[in-house]
Amino acid sequence: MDQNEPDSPRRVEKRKNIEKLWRKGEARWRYEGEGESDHDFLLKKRSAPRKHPIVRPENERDALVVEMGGPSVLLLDGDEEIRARPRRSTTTGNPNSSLLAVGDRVRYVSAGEGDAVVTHVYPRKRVLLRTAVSDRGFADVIVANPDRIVVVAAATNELLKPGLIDRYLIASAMGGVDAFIVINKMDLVDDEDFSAVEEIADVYRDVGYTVLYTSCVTGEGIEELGNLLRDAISAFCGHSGVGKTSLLNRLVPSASGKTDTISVQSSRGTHTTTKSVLYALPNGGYIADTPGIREFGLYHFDPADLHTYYPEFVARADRCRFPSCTHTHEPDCAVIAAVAEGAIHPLRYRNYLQILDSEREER
Ligand SMILES: Nc1nc2c(ncn2[C@@H]2O[C@H](COP(=O)(O)OP(=O)(O)OP(=O)(O)O)[C@@H](O)[C@H]2O)c(=O)[nH]1
Ligand SMILES: [Mg+2]
Ligand SMILES: [Zn+2]
Repeated sequence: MDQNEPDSPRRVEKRKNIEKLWRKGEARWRYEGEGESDHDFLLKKRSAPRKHPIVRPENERDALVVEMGGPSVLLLDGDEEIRARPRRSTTTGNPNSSLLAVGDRVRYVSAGEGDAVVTHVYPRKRVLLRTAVSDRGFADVIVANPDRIVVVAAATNELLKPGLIDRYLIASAMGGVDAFIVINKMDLVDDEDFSAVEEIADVYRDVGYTVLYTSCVTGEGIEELGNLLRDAISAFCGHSGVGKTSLLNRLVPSASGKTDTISVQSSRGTHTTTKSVLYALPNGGYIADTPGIREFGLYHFDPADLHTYYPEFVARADRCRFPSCTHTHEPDCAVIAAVAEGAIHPLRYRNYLQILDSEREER
């Protein structure tokens, strides 16, 4: 039979199979925010590694992953944007975690017009991780190599969640990444509510974090935010609807990220972000927009270490009677005493107990 016969049954079958794989690939590669991971892909890759390299090293080029979603990823090589796909032969310096994430440095080869293959993923220097929903031993990478995490909350009752803020701060510290906090939608706050917002902001300021007030409606704090992000790779993280994409659109007007035009009446986010994208900032540096995550598990997290991510606890822990004090029930605990005296804010202590409880339950 003629190999080039376009409609031979074998070819049709083969094409169908490839289409099926692509469809599956799409499900695996799209970062859904609430659970999809590329774990299965990596497992398959490991169980059937390609024996012979398919590319010559001299044809490879370095690039930065700027967008996830679909079976392919978008790479930035200098000013050029390139769509590329990973293959089974793709090697990685990051075992037990997502094969690719925005912020990853990779090598790729061109495979003809509009097509390229990611050949290698470089080891990450820093990461923001959460545990994969399907497997706690596997790390979902939210952003690779960030210099800074911007934990975004909004100044409304349902979107100002100190428990979630704490989790993001802990995940940042575990990944070796600096973090600061943005409280957005300050235009919705009247004088009466302001003191409540200020109280929460002060809790974090007292511990040593920078807290910035912003509004995408009035423009409050946007310039200051831009200055804090300059010349670094940063990532917006936070609950769905707090305004991460809206902030991004203020900072990078050319991004035209998908968010409805701001109207005070519709404060419900209808254009939820489903994939992570890294944008170049006008004054240097990059900012990643990420899907809102309602909650996430802390990867490789030992509950006994939790207190080390609370600077105000660390400062007092050597005054506890027991060196292994968990600051929950022990006698002569300096942390519990400080909470009683008001030197540690009860909000932070409550978050600590809640995270401790939920992480112990998971085990
Ligand atoms: N009043 C007011 N509304 C805002 C502000 N910032 C964003 N919004 C609105 O809040 C809603 C959600 O904003 P998004 O930017 O989509 O929120 P997000 O954090 O990107 O949400 P996810 O993509 O789901 O994680 C939209 O309707 C925005 O118009 C603000 O500063 N003030
Ligand atoms: Mg968004
Ligand atoms: Zn103690």
